[in-house]
Amino acid sequence: MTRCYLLFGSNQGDKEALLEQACALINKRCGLLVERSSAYLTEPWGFEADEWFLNELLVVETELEPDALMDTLLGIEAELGRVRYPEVQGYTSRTVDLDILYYGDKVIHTEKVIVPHPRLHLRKFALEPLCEVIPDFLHPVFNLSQTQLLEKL
Ligand code: PH2
Ligand code: MG
Ligand code: MG
Repeated sequence: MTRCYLLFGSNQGDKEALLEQACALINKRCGLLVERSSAYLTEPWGFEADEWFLNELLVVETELEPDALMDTLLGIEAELGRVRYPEVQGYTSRTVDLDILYYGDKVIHTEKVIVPHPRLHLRKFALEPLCEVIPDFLHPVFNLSQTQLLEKL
């Protein structure tokens, strides 16, 4: 059983309803949803969009291996109406994005999954909820706590 930290992000559609639907599906298919951060309304980072994001950190106890967890999350995204545009460069607005920030304290590189998430230390919208829930958890690559990562940003 591994404790995973997932980040929900949505800037399209009924974000609050999508968050609740995503939580229900994660709880059913990935494992017990043991904790949630507050919801954060955040400015789009890395691209231009009119709609701000709803971001929330979700803590899940899972038996799924990282690749299976990622496949399950991608399935939930698709089911909740996420459309991907492979021809578009960069980020686009989305109904649901579910990213694996940490998979326990494991460092994993497969074709599907990189954890810790390679950009989490650059993103206030990820570090703020992490600081709320696990301020002292050490990033297994940088060996810095979430609080220290946020201070550095
Ligand atoms: N996700 C992105 C790109 N930009 N900005 C905010 N505020 N929140 C996000 O979740 C987000 C983003 C890529 O997944
Ligand atoms: Mg993302
Ligand atoms: Mg994603």
